[in-house]
Amino acid sequence: MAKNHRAATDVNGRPELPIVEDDGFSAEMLFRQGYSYTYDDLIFHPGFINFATDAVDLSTHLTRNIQLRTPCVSSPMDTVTEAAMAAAMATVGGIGFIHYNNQPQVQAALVKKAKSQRVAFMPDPVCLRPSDPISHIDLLKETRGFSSVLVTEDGKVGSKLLGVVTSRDTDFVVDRSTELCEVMSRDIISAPAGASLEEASRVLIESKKSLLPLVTDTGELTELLCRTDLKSHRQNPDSGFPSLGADGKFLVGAAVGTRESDQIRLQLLVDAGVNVVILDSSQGDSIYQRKMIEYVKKVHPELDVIAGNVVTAYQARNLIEAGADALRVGMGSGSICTTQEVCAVGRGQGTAVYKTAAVGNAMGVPIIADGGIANSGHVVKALSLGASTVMMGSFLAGTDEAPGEFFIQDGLRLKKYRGMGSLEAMAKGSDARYLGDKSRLKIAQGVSGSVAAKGSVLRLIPYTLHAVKQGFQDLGTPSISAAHDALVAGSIRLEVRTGAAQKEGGVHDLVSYEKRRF
Ligand code: CPR
Repeated sequence: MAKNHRAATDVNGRPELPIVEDDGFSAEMLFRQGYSYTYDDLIFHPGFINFATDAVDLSTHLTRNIQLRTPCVSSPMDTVTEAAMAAAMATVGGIGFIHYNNQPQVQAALVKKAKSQRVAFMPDPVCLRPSDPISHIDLLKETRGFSSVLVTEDGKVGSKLLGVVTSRDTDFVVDRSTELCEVMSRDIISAPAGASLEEASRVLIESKKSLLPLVTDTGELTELLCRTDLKSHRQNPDSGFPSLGADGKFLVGAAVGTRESDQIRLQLLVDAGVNVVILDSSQGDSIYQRKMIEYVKKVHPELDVIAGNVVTAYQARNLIEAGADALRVGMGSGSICTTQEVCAVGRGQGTAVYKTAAVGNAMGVPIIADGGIANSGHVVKALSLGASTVMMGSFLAGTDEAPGEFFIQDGLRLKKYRGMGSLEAMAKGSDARYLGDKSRLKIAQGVSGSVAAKGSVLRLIPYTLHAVKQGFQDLGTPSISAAHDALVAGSIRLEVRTGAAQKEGGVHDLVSYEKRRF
């Protein structure tokens, strides 16, 4: 016989609400159990929503003294951050760190270039000399895909602009050894150097040309605005305020090592206007970093120093005590990394972020969660586990702004991405990061590979941030600092996912599907 199910009622005759026992774990409880968890192991419980997605505030601290509107940072890797990436990251409100797998002068020049780069303008368009043959343009078309070039006196930006050559000038010329001065158009429509994007766009659109060179009063080429770049810029979402320094230029960071020679590098970077430096090491809790932090603080007291990488509370405390203004956290979590396999040290990134942030946030030192970010959910997890920003390598490699050319393999458009401890990168000099430059035997702690083309950072980051805001809304935390408070208070609840739960949480049981990010 069916049982008559009658709920207990309150004085008004309404069913009494049952007592809900603690559901899930607080982070404090979860991370005390002896396991090393990474982002995918963890899942957060949804909270109560009483604000709109657009009301979520993702502004944050990069270091003790530098604030950002966007919690995203590009990694100092030679396939991720040079001038174009650093400028794009600053444009979307984050920051990029120029790698140091190069000569100090080259790195300083990249910092300078990034700081003065302008959205949509090309600071270093390919130029040719008037005496160059048309066949040089044929080669450019084959290797770089374009057939319009500017002709300057000495074939470089900064010298007098003499003409413009487009495919219309060369298409039907049979003799490809013909010099450019014979076919170039000398009737050039240009804009004054330093013209704003609005001004330059107006001139370009009215001219109906494909290129608009910007020139000084005396005719020297400074920049180029291309119709295709302007078109794609206009399709990007609004990036909001960029990250600017006190000098009114883009905020740009750079990596340095901890050797004596890095003191010279540091000086060149400071002279170039660098806004913050990061001591680049896979294991940062060392006497070398302590000494370098002391040195930077003594010689450049106004410059913030980020130390790391660390993954434990002890390491974090040591570097904070040494004077670090932020900590870079992660060991073995990078997509190209084999450190845990080769050296047996490291930590699951979720645990590493939580444990170091518990120390850092208590002492006012922000945490940069470095490595292992593959999607917006990972960003939400890193920030809600106590990080103030996320540092990304593979997520940004493969964008238009990452260094290197695209290539086609098996029908896919790809760009190279390699670990800084891969044999290939170390051969170029990055072995200092892995304390290996003095040793005869080089041991790789990473691999070299490729990633799929992802379009522009100016599109990728705004879309990702919107997804992150939706995550924060679902969590019921309207800002990064609110999430940090809720984490400490234990009101953010989370659990570990079983293998089956992880499978269930991804796309499953379909014969085929297409995964488009946005
Ligand atoms: P992903 O964003 O690609 O997962 O990780 C990028 C991070 O990986 C870098 O910011 C850096 O800390 C780390 N990394 C770079 N090269 C590495 C090698 Cl060869 N080994 C270990 N970690 C590496």
